[in-house]
Amino acid sequence: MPPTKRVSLTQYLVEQQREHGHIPSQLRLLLEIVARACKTIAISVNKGALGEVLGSADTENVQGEVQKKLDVISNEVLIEANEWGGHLAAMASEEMDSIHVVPHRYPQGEYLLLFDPLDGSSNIDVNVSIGTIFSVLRKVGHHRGVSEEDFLQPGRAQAAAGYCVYGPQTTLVLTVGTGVAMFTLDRETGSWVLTANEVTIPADTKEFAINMSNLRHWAAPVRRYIDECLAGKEGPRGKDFNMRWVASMVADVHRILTRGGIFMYPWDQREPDKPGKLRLMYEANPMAFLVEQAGGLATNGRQRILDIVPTKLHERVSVMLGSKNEVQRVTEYHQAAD
Ligand code: AHM
Ligand code: MG
Repeated sequence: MPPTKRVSLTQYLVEQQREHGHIPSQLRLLLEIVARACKTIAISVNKGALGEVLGSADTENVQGEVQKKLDVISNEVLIEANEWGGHLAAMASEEMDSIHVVPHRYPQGEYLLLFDPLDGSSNIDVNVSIGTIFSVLRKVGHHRGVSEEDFLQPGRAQAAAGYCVYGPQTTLVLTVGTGVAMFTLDRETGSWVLTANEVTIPADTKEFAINMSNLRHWAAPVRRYIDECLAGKEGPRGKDFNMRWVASMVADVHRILTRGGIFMYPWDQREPDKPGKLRLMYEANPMAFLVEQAGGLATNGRQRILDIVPTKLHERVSVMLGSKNEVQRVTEYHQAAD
């Protein structure tokens, strides 16, 4: 095939602004800075043991999870990169107890940035794909200052969302509400090159992703759905299913955006008061925005994830997302059980 003209992230953003007119310069700067920070994180990830970045940081985050060195490094990289540009009012991170307001020495912008700086922490030391997930909101209202309340907006209000997966390739996946685009990092030139546009998730799939070791703790509708998949050709679904579970949401969602599938991290009865494991604002919302923009669905079993109004920053949620017909089916099983 003859070489085609390469489109960079900058060119993509400029063209999106020209065509759709909704990437103001502050948002473009924000996305370029996040993408640059992801490059810095990718360098640390790639160094691994040689960079002394593996292992535990011997600290705990607000959710009581032991932080890895790379969780802490990635969080710092994202904060430092985003503080000075004048595009943000504040940031919130899975790894920080409370919001980080842009210091007074810098101008305050109109956007709010949320991130899971390093998703898939259990995979860091074993050299399996990990990633960064981010979500962008607008600060609504004209009040001075910024507080946690400003962040408590439903996912449908996101101005942009995306993730970067640090795998065999480093890939940035982005939506600004006009479809999903994928950029691959060209390590020789250091630039993000558009490698897939208008990404679409097939409506049907034969692949599911769930941590099967929790099977005995699931609610009946999730068990019913998985039991039927496992029954294969001879069962009610009349087809064989395949299972994948990377244990890095970024990698599992990336596979689904690439070839379809369903991903579930459901509520389970071990901790009945906890809605799920994954975080609504740092993981579920940005992934749900991407998945919907690619023609898929994302629910908590009962409700569209993007319609959930958060009540606190670190809120957790049950997640089912991916190929439309499968997510619809498992959601209907929940509704039937209700
Ligand atoms: P993390 O943000 O602390 O890395 O946790 C989130 C991760 C997801 O990426 C992944 O889907 C899930 O936790 C894996 O959980 P489990 O270890 O139960 O399989
Ligand atoms: Mg995570």
